[in-house]
Amino acid sequence: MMSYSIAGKELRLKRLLPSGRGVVFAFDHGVEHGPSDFPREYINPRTIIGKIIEAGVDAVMMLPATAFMTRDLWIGKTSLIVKITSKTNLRPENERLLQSIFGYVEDAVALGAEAVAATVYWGSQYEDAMLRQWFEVKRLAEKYGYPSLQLSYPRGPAIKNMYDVEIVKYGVRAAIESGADLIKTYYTGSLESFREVVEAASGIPVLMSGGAVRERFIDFLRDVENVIRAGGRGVVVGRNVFRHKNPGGAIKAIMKVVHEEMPPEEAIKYAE
Ligand code: FBP
Repeated sequence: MMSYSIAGKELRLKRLLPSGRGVVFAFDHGVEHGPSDFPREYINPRTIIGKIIEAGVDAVMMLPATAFMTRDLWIGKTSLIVKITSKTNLRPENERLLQSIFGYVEDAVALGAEAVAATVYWGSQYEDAMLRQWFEVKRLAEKYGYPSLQLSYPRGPAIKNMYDVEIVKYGVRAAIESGADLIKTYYTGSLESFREVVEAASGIPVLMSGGAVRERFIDFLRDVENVIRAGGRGVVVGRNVFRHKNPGGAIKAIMKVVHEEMPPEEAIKYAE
């Protein structure tokens, strides 16, 4: 029996990163961090999603219900990645290192997504539970022809610095050996160190995880530039965009750096 799903996965990967690079807007913070993460004017998901899509972002990554609630805004305009694990910060602190099931691969299929995403906190005391989830995601994603994006986040009691290049590389190595088709991970702070991260991924596309808000947006654009120069394929960004005074402009500036290799000093003009 032919495995027709190989074609589906290849097709979706191509649609997601047509040029090999991409800018994805991450929007699961209402659960991961709580609504206080958002400026008040963006409390309704539709407001910010509308602005980001209007700016021409390549893809949006959302939880299934948020994707459904904003469907008229993204359908036919941008690609969707459905994230099906999450956790709240309302949990006791020692249980925040566990992501729980927040939807199913079938939800991603039903919503018309290009990929399905799940987080693994490598090094967590709950690593085993997240691996069970990951391989359940993987099994069905493979069956239906969907690429799986792993948010490869090393964090746990034995990890002192989760941005350390050796730690990030370990997470990336574990991501490829667990079958990730796309990897989203932490920026390690320099072009040279991120090059090592990209090498560890051995050809599997690596996207930078946006992270906490940089004081100066130009510094964020410089990080993105380093990621691209190091061979990274782009960025999955949330806070540095939705907390920017001009989120649509911020996305445009990031797109210029990722797709056109425009110097940050020039690209930042789009965000003014
Ligand atoms: P950011 O660009 O805001 O960092 O978004 C990326 C992301 O992975 C989100 O998908 C998620 O909600 C958040 O970061 C998790 O942040 P934390 O590092 O606090 O777990």
